[in-house]
Amino acid sequence: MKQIVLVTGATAGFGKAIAERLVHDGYRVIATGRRQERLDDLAARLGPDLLPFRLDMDDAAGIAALPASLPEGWRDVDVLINNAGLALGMEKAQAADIANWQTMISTNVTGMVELTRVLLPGMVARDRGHVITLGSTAAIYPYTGGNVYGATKAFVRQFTRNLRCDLLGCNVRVTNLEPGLCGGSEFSNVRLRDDAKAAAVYEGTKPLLPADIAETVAWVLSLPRHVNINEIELMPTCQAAGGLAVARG
Ligand code: NDP
Ligand code: 8X3
Repeated sequence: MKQIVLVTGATAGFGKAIAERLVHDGYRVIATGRRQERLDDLAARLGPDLLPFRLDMDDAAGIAALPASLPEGWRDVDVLINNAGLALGMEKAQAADIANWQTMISTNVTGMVELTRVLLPGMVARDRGHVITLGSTAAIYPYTGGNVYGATKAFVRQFTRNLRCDLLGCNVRVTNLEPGLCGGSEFSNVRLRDDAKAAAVYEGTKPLLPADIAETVAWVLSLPRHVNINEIELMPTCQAAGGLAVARG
């Protein structure tokens, strides 16, 4: 029996690459996101093992209704990939837009925990499952303008660590992936709302690509069930943590 994987944010970037990779690897994938035409395009390209399912991570009622709304034969989700998320803005905290902060918290934190809560009981009852989250190096290494985005990813980090405690004794695995600079997605276009500035983020670099994240997910999933990868921090070779900042004068 093919395992069923639900990927959030499958309309672009990492989520799209993960959905494509996992269908090719023999999983059945529920691809979610808000942009229906992109989900339909994935389904047209990948065939019957890809179920397009519109889901807004800011819609608590839609998330609560998800298990019952899935078609027969797709409800026993084995793997949840909490990938949907975003950063908005690079302003310092004292100048940041509060609406941007609210959106990052509601998508990266609130929607993510609600969906996890909705799908976990089935995994526990079946004594099989895996929750994979997309954290970030921003959870670990602070930077100017990373204020709430980095804090949401620090939440993701500790939430997944705590999940491991709660799930101890049942065969449900939890893994947090923490990538650094990654191009080939819409992350910087969404964050900066300016395509030229977004392109400049990757200028002269060889960043990670969505296929690298999909490869990591495929590897984590492929390991024997008694092996749980807790966390993976990955950066492109051209990136490293910087030094501490000092204000002078
Ligand atoms: P993209 O912007 O390319 O993709 C983000 C995805 O999230 C889209 O499919 C989008 O779908 C979905 N999404 C955003 N808001 C919502 C919402 N309210 N409801 C449902 N879906 C939503 O970004 P990436 O692929 O780069 O990022 C994926 C994840 O990886 C994010 O959590 C990001 O924080 C994290 N990450 C990214 C890094 C990078 O450098 N790119 C590095 C480290 C972590 P739609 O708009 O159709 O709803
Ligand atoms: C995305 C990586 O460095 O832009 O999570 O925060 S970074």
